[in-house]
Amino acid sequence: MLLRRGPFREGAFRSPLHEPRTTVVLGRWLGAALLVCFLTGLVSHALQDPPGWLLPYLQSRPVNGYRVTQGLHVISGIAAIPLLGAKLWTVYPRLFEWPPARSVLHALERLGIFALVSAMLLELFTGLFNTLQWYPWPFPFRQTHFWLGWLATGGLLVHIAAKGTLIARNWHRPAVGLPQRRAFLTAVTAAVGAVTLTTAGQTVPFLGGLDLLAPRRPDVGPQGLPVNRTAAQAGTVTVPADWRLRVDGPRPYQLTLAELAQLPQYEVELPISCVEGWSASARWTGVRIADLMERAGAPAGASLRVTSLEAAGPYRVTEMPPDYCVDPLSLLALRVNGEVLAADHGYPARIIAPNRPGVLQTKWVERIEVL
Ligand SMILES: Nc1nc2c(c(=O)[nH]1)N[C@H]1C(S)=C(S)[C@@H](COP(=O)(O)O)O[C@H]1N2
Ligand SMILES: [Mo]
Repeated sequence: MLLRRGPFREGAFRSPLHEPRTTVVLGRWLGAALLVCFLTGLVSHALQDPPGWLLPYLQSRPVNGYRVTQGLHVISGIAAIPLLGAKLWTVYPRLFEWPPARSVLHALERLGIFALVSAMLLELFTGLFNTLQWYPWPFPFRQTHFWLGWLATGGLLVHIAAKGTLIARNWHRPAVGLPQRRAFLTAVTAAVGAVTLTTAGQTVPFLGGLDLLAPRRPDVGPQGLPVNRTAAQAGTVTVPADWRLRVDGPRPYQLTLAELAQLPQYEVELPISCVEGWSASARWTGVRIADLMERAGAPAGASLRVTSLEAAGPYRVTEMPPDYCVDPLSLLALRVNGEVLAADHGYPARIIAPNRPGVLQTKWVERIEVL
């Protein structure tokens, strides 16, 4: 057989670990990580880009809800990478199966696995690159990541169903163990532990000291808080001298910064929870959104549109659903950690509200409209 060379040779792969029990043990952990990742991803998508019908149902509590779900999303996604690598390693000799297809059904099954593996790898790596704010591709990240998530999850369910018997047969520990399997699984556990412990510190406070591989440290930045988009990047370093907050609604009005500072001020402890996986808590001081809306004659159940001074950018305009608008913790903040907002944190005024993705905590606010 001329074609049966290299990896296609009979017995080309000699490790005893290319066997289903090892694959099933890894598959269980990988499945658990992907389930957490998928569900928390849906939460993130719903909060960041809610369809209109969902708006009235979105809740501003628990205060740290988004911090926890998005932290879990990024942690489980990162843990899934070494798990997927190890699991693929256990089965990759199948890639060189001979003959390549035994029947039409077998060929289709192999095509399906190819699609599943591709979708899964793309999904995990676009997510990882997003935590690094690196977008080396021409397609929009968020929509691609969302739809690939559905594709990968659907493909995974079909895969589990197709392999059901094999999985069931290898689910329980066999009577005779395999020493190499133990060592291999210990090594994979160590790898997962290492990537998790050195990145989770970007959102889990007590792991902060181990935060070696994470792209951010939650306490590094002006006023003790990281910055995603700086004032220089947004072109808002110099705020017009005649800056006024414009409030539109049934009774529109405008306020200078001095007038805003004269209104009742409240202090709240709330996190910035970035979709990229870092989060950091801070003490914010400012005016309640509910007070500003009431003064504009907002009817009950109104929501808010917020516009930034920033000339362009995907987060220039954001909306705040009704439940967030009446939450006493939702502020138009003028100060952070006891100081006037730094330009990078949104001077002269920014939005801060509980259970809200960081991308919607609009900086350099210029206008709010009651909807
Ligand atoms: N106008 C405007 N507001 C913005 C952004 C932006 O690009 N433009 N970035 C958002 C993102 S992605 C995050 S995580 C938070 C970060 O706030 P910080 O820089 O004060 O920590 O600001 C949000 N507010
Ligand atoms: Mo963010």
